[in-house]
Amino acid sequence: MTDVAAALAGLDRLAIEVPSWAYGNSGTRFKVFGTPGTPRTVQEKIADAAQVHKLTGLAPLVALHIPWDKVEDYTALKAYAKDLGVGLGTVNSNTFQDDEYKFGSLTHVDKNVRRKAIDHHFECMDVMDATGSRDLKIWLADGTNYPGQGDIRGRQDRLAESLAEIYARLGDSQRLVLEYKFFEPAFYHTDVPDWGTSYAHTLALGEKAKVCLDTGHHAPGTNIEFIVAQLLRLGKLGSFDFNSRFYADDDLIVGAADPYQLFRIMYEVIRGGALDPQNQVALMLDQCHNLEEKIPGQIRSVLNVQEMTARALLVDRTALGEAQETGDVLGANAIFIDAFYTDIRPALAQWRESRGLPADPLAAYAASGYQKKINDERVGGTQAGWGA
Ligand code: PSV
Ligand code: MN
Repeated sequence: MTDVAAALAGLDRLAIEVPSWAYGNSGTRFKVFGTPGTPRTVQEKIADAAQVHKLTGLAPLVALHIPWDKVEDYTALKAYAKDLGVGLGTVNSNTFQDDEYKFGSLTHVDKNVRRKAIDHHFECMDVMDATGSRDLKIWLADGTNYPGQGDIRGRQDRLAESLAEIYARLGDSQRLVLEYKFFEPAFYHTDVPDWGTSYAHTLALGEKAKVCLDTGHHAPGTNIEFIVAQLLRLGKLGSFDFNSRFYADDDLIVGAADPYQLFRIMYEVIRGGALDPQNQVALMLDQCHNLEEKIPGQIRSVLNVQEMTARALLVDRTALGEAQETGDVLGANAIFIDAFYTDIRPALAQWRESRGLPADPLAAYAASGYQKKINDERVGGTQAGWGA
């Protein structure tokens, strides 16, 4: 078994990006429940995100979604975030909420709609220039509901053309990450359904284009850690959208549904060198807190990623390599299982204390009075949600 202290030293490389929208209201198509203290503005979302970083030391960046987080002055927004101890991360585009996009955006048959969608990405790049964000994340709702509805191949050609135009405007230190999803809102086919399609497009675009893997965007039973290993091997994994799912794209707290799967993913992340900063893989959350309190929900999420990373760091890779080479099936599997079942929580509490962080970030949040303060202060206005 790997030495715990040595394994935990690897945790200093862990930095998780939190999504601004996790602090706003969300729900299902049946009901969105509001909660007291929900941010009304992007500044309030960033202030909430800063609490997560302050208490865990794990979440230094906040991802933005445009237009949900639109402001007049992004340089000022960056300075505001910096004052609170966080930075602005990935800029997420949105081509799924305008009427013109009913039949697609970057793939649309009408060149005027494609123009609008491409220009929206240019607008996102202007935001990135001001915020210093590295990544432009593209997820498309494009697809069809019925066989025959669209020319699947023609849509791919238009997608490639539109992406090339967006890619050409990236600055030297900027990247494009293309997220895939096999269904929803389109139900028959989506235009970027899987990692292979995202890989094909990003490969054609060039070095600055990578794949974004959202853990909730696979068919049940998919071996996600295999995809992680393959994309890292190919140098094409740009970012994660972490969350967990029981059924569809549930966007629940990462590690809540299947901690062992998260452990296996983090093992491949470590194995593939993706915790090393030079490999530039963004570990983002993409979650919604429909029922639970949002800030504690985000704290729980980053702690889950940390805990499964710590357990994955415990895997004795030398012993594992020997077992694999000698065909010791159960021995190799036991090495994995031993690491997964190690209760690392007391060691993590110590790790936090040694860095001036609270041993129990959730208890520290409850005791901080922050929730009461925002509940009292944030009265009136419109609570943020997916439309704002
Ligand atoms: C789509 O389901 C998605 O995962 C994309 O990342 C969007 O930008 C995001 O959800 C919105 O939460
Ligand atoms: Mn996502």
